[in-house]
Amino acid sequence: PKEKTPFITFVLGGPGSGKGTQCIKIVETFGFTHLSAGDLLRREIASNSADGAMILNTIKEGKIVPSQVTVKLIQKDMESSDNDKFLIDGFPRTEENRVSFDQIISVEPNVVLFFDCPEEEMVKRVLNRNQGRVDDNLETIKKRLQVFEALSLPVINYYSQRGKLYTIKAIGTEDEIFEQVRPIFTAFEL
Ligand code: UP5
Ligand code: MG
Repeated sequence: PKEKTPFITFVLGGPGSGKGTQCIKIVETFGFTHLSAGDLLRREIASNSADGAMILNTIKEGKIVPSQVTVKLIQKDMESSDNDKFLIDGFPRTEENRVSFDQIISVEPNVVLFFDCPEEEMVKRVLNRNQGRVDDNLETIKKRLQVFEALSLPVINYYSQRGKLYTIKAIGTEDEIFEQVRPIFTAFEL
């Protein structure tokens, strides 16, 4: 059981906006533990768990996996970690995700990063990635972009209204983008 309230950062942005890439740099510089919701779900598929087939179909369609499934995976990794600084990458993607995390984990995020990237750049990056992801094809990318706009932007607006949102212009080189991220955590003395 953890005594200290953890420092939580949600990392949001459209498909291919560079969330995972920047999380690696944040981990290196500020010592966070990186929990990518998408990676946790892909790990469930690979492990042939009971929910694996459902998760695979949902990801292929660019839709959102039921909140309870995702939150439990995040919770498990948070509880088994000794760290008290977490980067939660690609979550929450819907208002329902957000409320579910709040109810199950009962901790508010300290920081919400939004990697704001033009659609055509996101499409280009995802199509160039070539890591065999089942959702990295033009048809699924279009669906992911629609879901992002319809369901994830409201979550981003919610945190903006609460004064927790830090918007990063996610174009330029990886290092240029990280130089916008760095001062945010430096200010929190992390
Ligand atoms: N790249 C990165 N930065 C670059 C730069 N500055 N200039 C040029 N290229 C750059 O980057 C994408 C590609 O761009 C890489 O090749 C990178 O080298 C290059 P990456 O850092 O991987 O971007 P990221 O934002 O992480 O893109 P990703 O595709 O992972 O985002 P998604 O949000 O689409 O994917 P995620 O894995 O989070 O989710 C996948 C699916 O899982 C969802 O669509 C959904 O179906 C499901 N899901 C849920 O249901 N619930 C959840 O809570 C989470 C996921
Ligand atoms: Mg990612």
